Amino acid sequence: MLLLPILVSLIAAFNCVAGLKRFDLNITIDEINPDCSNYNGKMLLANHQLPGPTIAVEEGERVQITVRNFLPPTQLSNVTGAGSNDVAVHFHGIRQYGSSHADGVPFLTQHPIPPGGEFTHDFYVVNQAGTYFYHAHVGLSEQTLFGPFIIHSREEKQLEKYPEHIISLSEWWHVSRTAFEEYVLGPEFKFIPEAHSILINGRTLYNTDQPSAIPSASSPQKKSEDAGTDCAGYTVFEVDRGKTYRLRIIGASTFRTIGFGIAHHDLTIIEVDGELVKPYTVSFLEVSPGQRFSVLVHTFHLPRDYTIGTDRRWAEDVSQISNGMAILRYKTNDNTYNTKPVFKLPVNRPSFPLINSPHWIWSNLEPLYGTDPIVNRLPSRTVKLRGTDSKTSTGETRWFINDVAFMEPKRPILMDIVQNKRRSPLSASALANGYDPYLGTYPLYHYEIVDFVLQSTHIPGEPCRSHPWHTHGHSHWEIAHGSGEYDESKHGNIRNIPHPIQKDVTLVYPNIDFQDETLNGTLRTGFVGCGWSKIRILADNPGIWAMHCHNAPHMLMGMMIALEESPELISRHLSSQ
Ligand SMILES: *[C@@H]1O[C@H](CO)[C@@H](O)[C@H](O)[C@H]1NC(C)=O
Ligand SMILES: *[C@@H]1O[C@H](CO)[C@@H](O)[C@H](O)[C@H]1NC(C)=O
Ligand SMILES: *[C@@H]1O[C@H](CO)[C@@H](O)[C@H](O)[C@H]1NC(C)=O
Ligand SMILES: [Cu+2]
Repeated sequence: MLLLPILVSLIAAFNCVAGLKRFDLNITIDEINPDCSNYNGKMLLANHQLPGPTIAVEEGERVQITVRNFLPPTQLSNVTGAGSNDVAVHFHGIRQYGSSHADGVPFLTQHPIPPGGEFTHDFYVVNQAGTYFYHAHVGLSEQTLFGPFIIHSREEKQLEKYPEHIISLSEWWHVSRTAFEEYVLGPEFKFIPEAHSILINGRTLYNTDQPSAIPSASSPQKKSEDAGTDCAGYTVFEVDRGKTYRLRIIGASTFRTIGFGIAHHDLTIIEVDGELVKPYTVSFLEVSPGQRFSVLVHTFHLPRDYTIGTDRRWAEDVSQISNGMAILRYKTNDNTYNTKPVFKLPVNRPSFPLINSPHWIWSNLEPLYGTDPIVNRLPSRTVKLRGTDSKTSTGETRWFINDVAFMEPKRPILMDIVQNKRRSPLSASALANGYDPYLGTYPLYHYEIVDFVLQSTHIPGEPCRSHPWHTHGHSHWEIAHGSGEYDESKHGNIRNIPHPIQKDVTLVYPNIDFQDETLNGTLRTGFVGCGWSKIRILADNPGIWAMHCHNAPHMLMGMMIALEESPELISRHLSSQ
């Protein structure tokens, strides 16, 4: 009797017609306590799950995903932009060739979905495979609204001999989403608070040793580890001894770059952001918000539990220690051992280097099938995007890209293009720093090669922040990086990444050039460059594409631009969406 409704909802959730896969993402606000603390948070979830359900498709398939907003009407916040119950879901790293309308970015590609509304994303998955994810793109709701998106392909078939686990890393604050958004967008903002917990597949145990969240907010008391019967304990990943596993690691954090390691086990990287790379073995991963890795892990040790651990990387003035833990468990024949929730970890922990070193092992990675010759071509243009943070006249902190903090347009840009309500972008030669001030976008012209220099800055004496930049509609090649301030005449020809790989997130590392910091022996007072990366995009995908820092509070504070790519080639025959 009970089976029928379960079957019906399973069929509804994963309805498959030949070559077409359908999925539902029903968005609700649920009360959850993923780290077994005394804090219950009301957060957005997809299909009541944290992480949301895994979407798995074959390369070449058509995908229809219906997102339904079951949230109550928004109660207006006194801080503009905070606390909205609108929903939008973005499919991160999915190129959306010819389907910009399915990209899920409010006011760029669609109206946000209001409470009670729904939107069906309809697109083909072409020319890519590997590990992706989906996440919300409104306010900070992506903290808990995310889930894996896996694309299988013929090219990847050889890897299917490996059994696999999907591991999503995320953060959990003991703070309501609305209060967090108000704090970030309002005049009280000082710095982004540390998460109380780092979660592995939506779970861990809270640890009072963590730094407190929003300054002045009191931290809740730790619950005794085995007190709560509803506490699921640490996530356990079961493996058989003597095999090779593929672990797909998804960086679903919204603030920190997270170190990831497994005690006594090396990780062999084989995929980054959907690109297969030559096997490269590391003892730990640096996973920035939005990044994904596949690693191979060999299970040749003694059969017992091994700690999967995390730490905070590039966290200046903050403890690196993280309570985000899980278990890698070699299976035994003891069933009770295998089913009891786990509250205690093995003594041995993975170790992480205490010193951060910029660019980690990025320059050592190499595409499995050779480097794309495009990385050796001359760019059509180079556009420098310089990020600065300062207070507005009303006291709110905003991030500016070349002096503009991103503001959502009133109507979706794509809709205006399709309805012929928007003028064409200026010609490339008329743009200053690549920007069209009337349209509020960065135009791209069909098939040009554009290099973007992502320039971080700080005020000397203050921290230099890391920024994980993400490109929608495109993967990019990081072709160079450096310290201090990029200067085209001095650094334009630098190519210090031997075999650039295609990825969709590039972390711009804090990389201070100490000679730049002072003038006549005293600290300079204005913004000084503190690290840059140069990424290359081929404009082969007409559409409206967000390009932004994947640190969600930074993005919310304005660290985003919109690429307006070949609008004359965008189909005028899109459905009423
Ligand atoms: C999502 O909601 C719709 C409408 O209520 C329902 O028909 C469908 O079964 C739900 N899907 C899931 C996966 O819960
Ligand atoms: C908004 O309201 C909250 C609670 O009602 C209050 O704590 C906060 O100071 C207010 N913020 C502004 C900018 O008025
Ligand atoms: C720095 O020193 C030089 C030479 O000593 C002087 O000409 C210049 O004005 C000084 N600059 C500042 C900002 O003090
Ligand atoms: Cu940022």
